[in-house]
Amino acid sequence: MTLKALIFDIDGTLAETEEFHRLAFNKAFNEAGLPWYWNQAVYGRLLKVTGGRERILAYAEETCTPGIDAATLHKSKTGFYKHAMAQNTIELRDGVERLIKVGLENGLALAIATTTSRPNVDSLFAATLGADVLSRFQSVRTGEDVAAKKPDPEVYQLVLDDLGIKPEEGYAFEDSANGLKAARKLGIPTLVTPGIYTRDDDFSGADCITESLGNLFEPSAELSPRNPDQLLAVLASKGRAVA
Ligand code: XBP
Ligand code: MG
Repeated sequence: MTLKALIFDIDGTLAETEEFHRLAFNKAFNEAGLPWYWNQAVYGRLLKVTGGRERILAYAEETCTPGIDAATLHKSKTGFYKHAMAQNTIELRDGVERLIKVGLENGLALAIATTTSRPNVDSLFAATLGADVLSRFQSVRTGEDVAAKKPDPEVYQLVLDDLGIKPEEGYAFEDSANGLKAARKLGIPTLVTPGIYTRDDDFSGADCITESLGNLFEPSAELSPRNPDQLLAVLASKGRAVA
């Protein structure tokens, strides 16, 4: 099967953004006068719940906190996150920019399949590759587009429909077990680069697991494919194939 598209998750895959999310949540809680504070251990556990609004609701239930307006809190959090993206230097993970460039050079379709909110995608690109690069992604599907978030495959199905490709013609890049499950449920080959909050996740079913996308380019002579099949071959050869 020919590789036709690279489909990227956002948080933890393109960049280690979850710390910025965590701090934005805490600022929103503080602004609302809530006695909530998510440290890294609590947040790492709560990340199993995909979607910030859902995460707030899950924590309200866990702490028996009544009358939480999750939608308003989440909107406030998104505002703090946008500010953080604008105020800080955001580094893309190793190899991300180069893989996007190789995809464009090889005429591959680029897509995003994320649980996060669209404003967060825009603010991450504004802080890194720029809106013009984001405009070259043929499909950008986010938490707002789906009724069910990852590990439900809905967001990936929307991307496949947008691109008009079969699952095996795409390649997904994820950092979490929830994201891997979503892509694999449709049969999309998936490479995992574990993130700071997901390195202990169960990545059974991944086609490749590698520390970072930068590994795809070592030794540097190897990955300058002139056709997508070479890229696919490198993807298949570089990762630790998992039974
Ligand atoms: C990770 C998520 C998101 C973010 C927070 O998304 O689960 O919920 O943690 O963003 P991805 P929101 O699929 O990109 O890894 O508060 O906008 O949900
Ligand atoms: Mg992720």
